[in-house]
Amino acid sequence: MTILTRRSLIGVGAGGLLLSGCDRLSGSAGANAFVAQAEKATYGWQRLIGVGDLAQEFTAADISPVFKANGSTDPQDDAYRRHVDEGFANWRLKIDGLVARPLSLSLADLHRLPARTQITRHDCVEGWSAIGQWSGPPLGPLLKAAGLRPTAKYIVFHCADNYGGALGKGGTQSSGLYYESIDLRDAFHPQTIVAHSMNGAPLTVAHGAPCRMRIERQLGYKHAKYVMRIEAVDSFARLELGKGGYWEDRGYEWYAGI
Ligand SMILES: Nc1nc2c(c(=O)[nH]1)N[C@H]1C(S)=C(S)[C@@H](COP(=O)(O)O)O[C@H]1N2
Ligand SMILES: [Mo]
Repeated sequence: MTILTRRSLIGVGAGGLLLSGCDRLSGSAGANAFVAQAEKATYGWQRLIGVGDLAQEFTAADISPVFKANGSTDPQDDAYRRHVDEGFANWRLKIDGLVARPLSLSLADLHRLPARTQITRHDCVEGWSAIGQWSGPPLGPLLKAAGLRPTAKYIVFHCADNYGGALGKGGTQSSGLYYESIDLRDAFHPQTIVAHSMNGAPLTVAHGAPCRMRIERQLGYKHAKYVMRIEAVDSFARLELGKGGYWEDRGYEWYAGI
């Protein structure tokens, strides 16, 4: 396990393709330098790192006075309750699977990392929307620091909450554990962050404490709350019913573009 420091992550950003690739494209050295750099690339996934379309961002004046909490809002699972009682002091976010250097991050580590703050609109498939401000480290540099392997194709988010076969939540066809997955294009999208704060305050339990994903170009159910483990995989066929997420296993689209 590697403990990530702010310094090592900044090092990753400055030395890696994530930042320098974009800088070079806009700089005078232009495309040639970028191509030369791309040719040196070790990993196939680096080809995927394009900024792509950004989801619309709003101003502080647009923040919704009330942001509904939806889905699980107070997980009762024993391990999670213990973390809540301990103020998440012993909680660790694992980043593992198809990576060279698995990471184990405390909540303090997460707060120390360079963060992105964005004000975006959350659209739930149930027909409501709300605008909120989210802060946390972008996922891409974390995956890079963990040494994502070239065989990785998807990133899976394992959550703490379990619907336990509740009929109103789709029934018992799989374990009931909430999980989600995205492709590498979304994983390295600059607005894809591991959010530890909402509207300037640490995440509440209702909104996914201690951390939840923001996947801004997709619908609400992709934004996994209560994230305990981030796993890089080459396929999600072996997880639960094989469709890539709790709601996907119950018929929702895997790619839930807005
Ligand atoms: N772990 C987990 N993540 C989840 C859910 C859930 O039930 N459990 N619900 C999803 C749905 S459908 C929505 S709309 C958003 C709600 O986020 P909010 O509670 O911050 O509004 O979380 C998503 N992420
Ligand atoms: Mo939702």
